[in-house]
Amino acid sequence: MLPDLSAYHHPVSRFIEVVAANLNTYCLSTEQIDSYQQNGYLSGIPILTESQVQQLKAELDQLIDPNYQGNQLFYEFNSNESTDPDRILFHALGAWRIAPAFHDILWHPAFLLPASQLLQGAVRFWHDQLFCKPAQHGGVVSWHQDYSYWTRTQPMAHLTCWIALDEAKIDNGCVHYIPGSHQWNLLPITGLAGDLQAIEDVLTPEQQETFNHPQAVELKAGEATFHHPLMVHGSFENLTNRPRRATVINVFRDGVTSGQVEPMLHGTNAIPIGQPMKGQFYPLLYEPEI
Ligand SMILES: O=C(O)CCC(=O)C(=O)O
Repeated sequence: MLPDLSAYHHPVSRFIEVVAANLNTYCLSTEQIDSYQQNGYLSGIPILTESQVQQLKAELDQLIDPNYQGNQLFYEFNSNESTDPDRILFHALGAWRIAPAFHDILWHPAFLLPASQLLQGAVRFWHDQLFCKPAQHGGVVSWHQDYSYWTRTQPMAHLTCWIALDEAKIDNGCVHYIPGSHQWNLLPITGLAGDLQAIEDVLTPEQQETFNHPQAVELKAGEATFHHPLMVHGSFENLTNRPRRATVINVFRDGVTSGQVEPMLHGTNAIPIGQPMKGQFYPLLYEPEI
């Protein structure tokens, strides 16, 4: 039986052993922060070394196997259950509880310092996600806003960091954004795997015009894109012979509270309504100095 790594609110391996001597090198510039505020996203941020990408991929190769011993700790595990490891289409939440590199990446300063700047405060962990599209596989992710899945946590002070484990290009299904859509209302849509264009039914004519100009976010392996919880985003099929794998870290500003009686994620304890999100499953990752 593997230990549940959510008990450890600090790195447990040597995954982030090598960091820049001057942590300020990880900070975003004023122009980058302005760009995030204007467009709702910020892409091309270097996070991982080649060696760190390889460590995460090695763990992912194990996690993707439904019979892997730690997998009962996932909050959610969705796969097409292909028996060929190279054909598994996979989306799962909770890898941080099972695998050391996926646990320790949460404490990576190259992620935490920008996250704190964009959230304007202390960074608390919400949950992680793995999104894997094998070579030559559909794997469409419908247009959506992340906060539509998270209204049970309030106020909205959330942030997504999507980190490429393979080079993500248009042809293998990189993420696309609708720049400026973070200024929209919360749209009445959900469903990651449904009809890619379902969103169009709920857009105003003005939103529809903006929606006609998506921005593809191409990234090198190890690079990240950050996006706002209302950013409309989705991704198309992987049409190549290369996989497109990514790990996603979802965080919120410290102080976000619970809005539901039931546990927020499968296998976790409930947080009473109105109480701050904290405890074993929601570690405080970073507090900026004031
Ligand atoms: O990886 C993808 O294609 C979709 C990612 C996504 O929807 C997200 O990070 O919120």
